[in-house]
Amino acid sequence: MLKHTALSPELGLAIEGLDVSQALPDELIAELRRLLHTHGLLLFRHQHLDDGQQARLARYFGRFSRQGPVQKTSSDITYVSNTRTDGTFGKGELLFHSDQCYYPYPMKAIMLYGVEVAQRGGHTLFTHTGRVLDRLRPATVDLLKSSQVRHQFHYGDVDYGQGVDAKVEKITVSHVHPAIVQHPWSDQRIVMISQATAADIVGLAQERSRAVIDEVNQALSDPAYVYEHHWAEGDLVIWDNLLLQHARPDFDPSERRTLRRCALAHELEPTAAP
Ligand SMILES: O=C(O)CCC(=O)C(=O)O
Repeated sequence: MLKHTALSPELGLAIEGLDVSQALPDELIAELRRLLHTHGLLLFRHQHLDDGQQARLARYFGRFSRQGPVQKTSSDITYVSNTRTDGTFGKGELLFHSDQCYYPYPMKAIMLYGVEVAQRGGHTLFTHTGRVLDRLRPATVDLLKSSQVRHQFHYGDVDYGQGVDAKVEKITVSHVHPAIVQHPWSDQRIVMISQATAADIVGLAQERSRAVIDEVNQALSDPAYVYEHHWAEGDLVIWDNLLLQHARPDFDPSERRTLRRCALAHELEPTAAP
């Protein structure tokens, strides 16, 4: 029986007393997948993982993604880092988003491991894209049920860090998804609108579209419902990239920070919730 404690009323579980550097038996993997699907995020503290051990753990939850110019230029293991020459997204603010929802198939899950963590700041924020629906005005939910959202991302406009930027294609990627989708493997309905990527609601006048997007983003980023992860070295965090959005407030760039990252691919395109 796995011991765990809730990280917040909305989302996340800390799994206690498990060394995830070891190969895990099938029943335990099945239980961890079930907990990830239910709670959106799993945290394993005090781990000691090399690249290969982290990759093995990631594979228990899915297959690696090489989608997108950044991933294409790197290996299955990448680094969110302001100290490594191959580090990406190492500094500055990241607004709430699910990774790659400007593609037909956004990422399934993201895994980060704390190699070197900031002494002050550098936290990662998480918010639940299903539970937010209970907090939106019913009229807004009704509108969203029949709406499509255009997600857009400008790869050329982002500072990728020291090593990767020159190799990243300068492209704009865009895809339209239903505003409320059926989560691919649970019975949850989730909202697909985010601060970082939602460009407009298809067919709505620009002002109205902006107002609805802002209303959803405000509800998603309400600190009362956000789990803020304060990193310690040896933290291993995996989260469901659709059930949760993540963000990072700006932090002092002189703080050294390196998180080892694995990105897992979605097999299913999100479909409109019935
Ligand atoms: O640096 C962070 O806290 C988050 C990084 C991130 O957005 C990602 O790995 O997708």
